Amino acid sequence: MTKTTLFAAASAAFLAIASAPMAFAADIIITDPYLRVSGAMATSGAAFMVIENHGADDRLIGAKSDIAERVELHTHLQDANGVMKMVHVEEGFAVAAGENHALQRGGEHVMFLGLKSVPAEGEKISLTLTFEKAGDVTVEVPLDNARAAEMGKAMDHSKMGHGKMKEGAGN
Ligand SMILES: [Cu+2]
Repeated sequence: MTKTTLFAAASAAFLAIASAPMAFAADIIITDPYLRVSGAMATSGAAFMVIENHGADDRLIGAKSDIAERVELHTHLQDANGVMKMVHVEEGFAVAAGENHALQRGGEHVMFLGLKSVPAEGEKISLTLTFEKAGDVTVEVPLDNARAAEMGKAMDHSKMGHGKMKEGAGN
């Protein structure tokens, strides 16, 4: 009977929800995301952001986006000759409970490989981040090549950016 089938489906749905792990995407808040590409013919790009973890210890283990064939978690490491190299971090990025984990230029980033199209400045693309416990978190990431240049400059002056960055750290 139709009613029986419906009831069974509803029960199954309820069980699926009830047995889900006790971690929620709402525990993870992504702030200030932006994407950077190197020109209109770019085949790759990198995204930067701050991952706020308001839940338990977690780990960013993967990422995907329709705009690229592959999205990987990368970082920069210095080799024996002092040359910075980009490496794929297979195990992902640990994000401790209560941590504001920054992905930033020269360090950890979300790498887009095989870009299918290059967005316009300010245009937003959709990026889904997969966390071990919190699951999938989808974020809209604007292309912001202009700001990336400013960030590069700011990094040369270590005294910049204090004050504001302490917000929420200890009070
Ligand atoms: Cu990279």
